[in-house]
Amino acid sequence: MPQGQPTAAMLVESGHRGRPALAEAADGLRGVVWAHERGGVCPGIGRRDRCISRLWLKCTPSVTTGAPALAAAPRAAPATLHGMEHGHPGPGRTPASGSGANPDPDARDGVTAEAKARPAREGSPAHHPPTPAALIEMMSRDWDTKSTLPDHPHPAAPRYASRRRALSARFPGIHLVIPTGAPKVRANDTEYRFRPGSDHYWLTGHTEPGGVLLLHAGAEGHQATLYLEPRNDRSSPAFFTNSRSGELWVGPRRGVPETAFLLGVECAPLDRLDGDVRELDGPVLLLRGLDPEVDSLVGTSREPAEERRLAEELSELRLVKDDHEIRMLERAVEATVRGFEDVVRALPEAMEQGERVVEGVFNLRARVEGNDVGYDTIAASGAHATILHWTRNDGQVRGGDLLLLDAGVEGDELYTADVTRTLPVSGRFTPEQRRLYELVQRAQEAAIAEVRPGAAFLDPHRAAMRVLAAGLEELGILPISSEKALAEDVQAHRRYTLHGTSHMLGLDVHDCAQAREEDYRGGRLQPGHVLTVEPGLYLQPDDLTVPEELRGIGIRIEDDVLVTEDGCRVLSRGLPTDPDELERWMAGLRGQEMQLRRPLA
Ligand SMILES: [Mn+2]
Repeated sequence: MPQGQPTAAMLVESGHRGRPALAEAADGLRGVVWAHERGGVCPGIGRRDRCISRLWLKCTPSVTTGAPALAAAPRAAPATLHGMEHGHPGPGRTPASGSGANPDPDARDGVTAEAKARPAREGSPAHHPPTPAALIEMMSRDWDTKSTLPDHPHPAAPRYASRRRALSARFPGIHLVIPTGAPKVRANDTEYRFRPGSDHYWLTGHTEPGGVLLLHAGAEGHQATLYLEPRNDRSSPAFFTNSRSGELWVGPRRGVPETAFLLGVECAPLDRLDGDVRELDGPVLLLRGLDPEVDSLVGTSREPAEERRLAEELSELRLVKDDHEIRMLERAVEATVRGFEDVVRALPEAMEQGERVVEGVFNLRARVEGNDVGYDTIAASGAHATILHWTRNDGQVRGGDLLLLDAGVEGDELYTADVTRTLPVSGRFTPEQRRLYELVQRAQEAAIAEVRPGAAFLDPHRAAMRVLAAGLEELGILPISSEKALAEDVQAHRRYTLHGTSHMLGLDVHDCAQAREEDYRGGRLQPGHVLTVEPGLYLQPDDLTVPEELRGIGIRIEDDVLVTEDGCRVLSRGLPTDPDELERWMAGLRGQEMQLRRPLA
């Protein structure tokens, strides 16, 4: 696919319905609208513009007066647009993955930027056939139009508004810009499935890529505007020429009025963001690192510490979950429990085909019941369990081994579970495995017993480490007493325990990560906190300090725990942790068929 050609010709039928400016231009036109690539110069106008949709909206008067008829085009412009054939589209900068789309990297929002100097080619390569103007004209008409407004506002819309008010109160007189992020390239012209930025989502409920929330500081708090890409619906030919956002390619999206109605926030088309940001007077803070285009639009901050405070405050506001968020987390955990059951049912297949089966089966549940997995599934069999972030998941699953499965379903509202169980693949622990397993289980029980309002965030961790260090001493693994090992300046047990015991859980698996030390790791637990409790023991296969028969064993037990008014509630208690119960639970699932149906709520 050619790249960066500057001009395309576009036929617009007279009486075209749709965007008013385009329709107006089309009325006087009956011919060709000149368009240019993103970032190019509009022919005959000389005004630098950023994308073709803006060209349509802003340049149409000039185009209307000076539009060349197709036959009299001053340049050898093709009367075709390339790439509309199925699987070989044109212009999206970044087309939907899996479409086989063939993008023009520069034409973000409109017509394929086929070469101005390039004559229409007869007999183009089969993968890149030209699209006749007649087809464009024919595709642009005779579509039924009906309302696309949602039936009712999102039930959580009032919560989004109150979260924006809470943020607003912490930044009086300061404009705030919170993008959701841009799609990320996986390879060449394919992208990862888009997942909204958590802070942006928490404040808006908005899920589509490229959105930007601007909280405009005024005399009485902030005025919120959510900027988003308008629909590429049948009112413009981009609906089938833009493989990135054209609705023929990616399906209907929510547009500006639809989003405003659904989410209860004022919305504006994304192409107004530049101007509106440039017109801001007074200090502006940006949540940086999510959307490179917004980063460069806002420019370097003169107050990096203040800007860090925006991320910190957002993290801290998200620490205490409301009842709706807790319900979402409970659902994610329940789906995760079913995913673990699926994996146990699939263990015979895993023993033949390896860890890939474990990952695939769990992730299937995550897609059936939720948005996706909340993080890459760790399906670690045998000594892979001693590798903390084993996500390659391409090893074997052997009968006598332990399988460490660390996985979480991310629900439709993006809250994720984070659960780990370490399962004997055969259904029964060996005596060595059981001995270590029981040690980790005792550590986890001791940690969970510390979870209550007012406890230090690190109390569960300290409790778990005391149990593990004592156990390691008893096993003869620790070369010194556990008391000495636990000293702040020694920490010898950590050779085998490796990681912290808890982190907050919510929209992100490692939630609220930007919160200040004193509000999180150095802070105290409060009702509404949801945290993991996940001690582990990892005896590396090549660790000469470990008795040979214990080498290569990795065990972690991880539950998701809600801090309540008077203690805590283990959300993931649907999965047993006691080794006898675990064996019974596995035996009960053996021989069962996988059951994909989601239980009725
Ligand atoms: Mn975790």
